[in-house]
Amino acid sequence: MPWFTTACPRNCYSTCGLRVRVENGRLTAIEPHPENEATPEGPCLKGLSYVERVVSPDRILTPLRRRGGMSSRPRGRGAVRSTGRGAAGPGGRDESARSADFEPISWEEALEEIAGELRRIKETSGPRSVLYYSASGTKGLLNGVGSTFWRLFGGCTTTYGDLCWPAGLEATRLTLGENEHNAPWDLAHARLLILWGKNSAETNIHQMEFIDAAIAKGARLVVIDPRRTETAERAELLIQPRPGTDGALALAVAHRLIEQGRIDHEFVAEHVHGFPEFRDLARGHPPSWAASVCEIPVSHIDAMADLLADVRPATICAGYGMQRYTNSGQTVRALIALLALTGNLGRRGAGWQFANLQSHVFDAVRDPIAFYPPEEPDGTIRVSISMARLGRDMRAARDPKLEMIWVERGNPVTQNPETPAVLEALRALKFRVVVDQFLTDTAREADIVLPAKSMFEQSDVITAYWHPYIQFKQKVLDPPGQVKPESEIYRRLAHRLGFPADEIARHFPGESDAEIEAWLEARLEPFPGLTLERLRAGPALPPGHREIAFSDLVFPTPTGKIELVSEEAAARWGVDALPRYVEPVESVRGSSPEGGDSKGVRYPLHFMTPNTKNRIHSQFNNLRMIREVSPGPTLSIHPDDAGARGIGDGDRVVVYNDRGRIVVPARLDFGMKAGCVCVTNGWWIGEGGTVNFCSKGRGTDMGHGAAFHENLVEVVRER
Ligand SMILES: Nc1nc2c(c(=O)[nH]1)N[C@H]1C(S)=C(S)[C@@H](COP(=O)(O)OP(=O)(O)OC[C@H]3O[C@@H](n4cnc5c(=O)[nH]c(N)nc54)[C@H](O)[C@@H]3O)O[C@H]1N2
Ligand SMILES: Nc1nc2c(c(=O)[nH]1)N[C@H]1C(S)=C(S)[C@@H](COP(=O)(O)OP(=O)(O)OC[C@H]3O[C@@H](n4cnc5c(=O)[nH]c(N)nc54)[C@H](O)[C@@H]3O)O[C@H]1N2
Ligand SMILES: [Mo]
Repeated sequence: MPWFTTACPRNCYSTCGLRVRVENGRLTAIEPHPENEATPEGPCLKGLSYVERVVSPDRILTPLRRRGGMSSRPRGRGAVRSTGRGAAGPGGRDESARSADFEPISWEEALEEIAGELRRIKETSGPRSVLYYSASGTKGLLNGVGSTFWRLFGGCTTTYGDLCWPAGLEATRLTLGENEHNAPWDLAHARLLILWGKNSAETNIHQMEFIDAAIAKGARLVVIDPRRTETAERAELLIQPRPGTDGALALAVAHRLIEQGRIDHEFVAEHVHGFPEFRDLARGHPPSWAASVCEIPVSHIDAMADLLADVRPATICAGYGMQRYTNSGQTVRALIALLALTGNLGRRGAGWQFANLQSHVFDAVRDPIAFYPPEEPDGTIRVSISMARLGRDMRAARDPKLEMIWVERGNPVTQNPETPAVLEALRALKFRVVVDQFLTDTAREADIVLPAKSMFEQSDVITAYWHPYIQFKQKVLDPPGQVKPESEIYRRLAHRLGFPADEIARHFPGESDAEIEAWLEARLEPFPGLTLERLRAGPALPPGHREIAFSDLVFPTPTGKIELVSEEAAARWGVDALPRYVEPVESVRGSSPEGGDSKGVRYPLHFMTPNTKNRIHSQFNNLRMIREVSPGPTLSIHPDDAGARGIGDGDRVVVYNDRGRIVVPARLDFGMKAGCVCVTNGWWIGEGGTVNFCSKGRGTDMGHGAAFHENLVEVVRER
């Protein structure tokens, strides 16, 4: 039986290299690809569940139209509640929701209706009344045809920023010059490992292999996380700071190292810009101060300083959850400073692991959508809606007002901050198109739903952000039913709208497998050695790959050094040029309406909403295989916080603030830091745990990230 090379295109560190078997048109087995040295132990449960996912009875197989036209849409705020009772959920628990609200239509009807709306909107209000929203549902070069379509349409409006990682990316770029890190397997050489707000045992399970290898050779492991996670089970030191205060912790550790003279003076003199100023900053931030800010023992700060001073090489792996606060760009800069002080960069077993973008070589061959509000080149895409403030920015848009949204690869209803605002904004539009494999909470808001391909149904080339490989995600199955990949949907719409034939031929691949491959080959042309034939054999390293990042100790910053003082940070983002600690805006100690004030704290609990092992955000939990181990949302709460509220294990509780509420069962958990409660993100509205009902749409201090982890709530027993 034939095995095919492919790779998992989900937004996940691991981006596993896979070999899959297909028998009689069915996917029957999934194995690790032996040449992806970062993921040798094979796919996680989600990866294995693809055999169910591709043939799931819940997949959308035809275009769907809302029954009764647009007047039958849900309206107003009344329905904007997540109760966990009665509403439709994933996994076919309420199949009637689909058939009741939507009817199957042909591609001809669907495309005609969409083309009609697009023509009308373009003529009456201009192309920018259309919002193109895309997120991280799948990786791939071919996703770029979306931007090309909208450019040829005459422009449109789209979003800037990102829900995921931009504060840390920008902080890293400002400090080190670019985002790259040592190859994943280099971690086995580290003697000290610090997982800072990173829960590898759930979100990057393949990294645990290398962590285990290092520990087996005597390496020390520190985990810094307000929750005692599965990852923390392996650590000798778990530091549990109050959320959003890691910058304070880092400054205090730096204070100790500098005060005791336990830094790498030579490295600092040669490779660090701004040390004298940083030293003065750290001097003002002693461990006693940080212990109080972070609500941790001073002994933890001392223990960490001792480890950093004595044990080399050291690697810090920083997660993304930790950088979704209003101060997190500055936090990340303070963390990197600890490695700069101790000479832990550019060496084997050492370094800063945030994002390894060495495989991201395709920017020059894809149609760009800018990440920042750009100066507008004429007629192109206006990038004016913040991902962080999606709902409110959509409502506020004037000149022109938004009339239509096109959503693909995203589920903004559950994943963007402030679900109530997102729902209101969607419902205020005249026309909504959603392209997805499943009838998600966002798809349920649509007027037309278009069926999306699965990863096995169209070839593409994908990159990664942890390991360095470029991989071929190969087509091994024909799309089921009437499913068409996005490239084909766009190509057909382009013809219908009368885009110039030569532009269509130049930018959009045809429908056949040969045409898709030719399109991909053309994009690979500038990269010697990178061909589909090569990639069909297995994962390939990108041109110029460096196993040890910054091994030449050249940092592409303005000064060519590691910048602890960054004039660019100050000029671009209006922050202090030094990584000074500022209290998060929404804080039990701050003065925001949500937080503490002279009348006391209204919402005293930090609502943590991290990722979890058996889902990727809102994906996978509709599968039977996954629901076996992940049946529904729960709220983790420390027994002291539960006791004070008369909450027992298993009680249904209301988690709420001024923005919204959810109702879920409580789970008493000594591993939570007191004052913190936790529901993982990605639950569908019908499951009752859609955490973004409570979060606020707010930007991070740099990079236009979403600071939705700054989220205070109260919890009470449901009456
Ligand atoms: N409160 C809170 N919210 C969060 C987070 C958090 O930690 N806390 N995490 C944030 C982070 S890190 C991220 S990255 C975002 C993720 O946000 P999203 O990218 O919106 O999330 P997903 O649920 O992974 O995927 C979106 C949809 O893509 C669809 N999809 C998959 N493949 C395809 C395809 O080939 N074509 C099309 N058209 N659709 C496809 C899936 O079915 C799914 O419905 O969520 C963010 N939201
Ligand atoms: N299984 C699985 N894997 C995934 C994903 C998934 O959804 N499921 N998503 C992928 C994506 S898109 C992303 S962005 C990554 C995210 O990967 P991670 O960064 O590992 O994941 P998160 O769960 O967002 O956050 C990690 C930890 O940060 C902690 N944390 C929150 N706030 C703070 C803080 O203020 N300080 C500190 N020190 N810790 C804090 C949380 O408790 C959590 O345990 O994972 C990727 N991998
Ligand atoms: Mo993410």
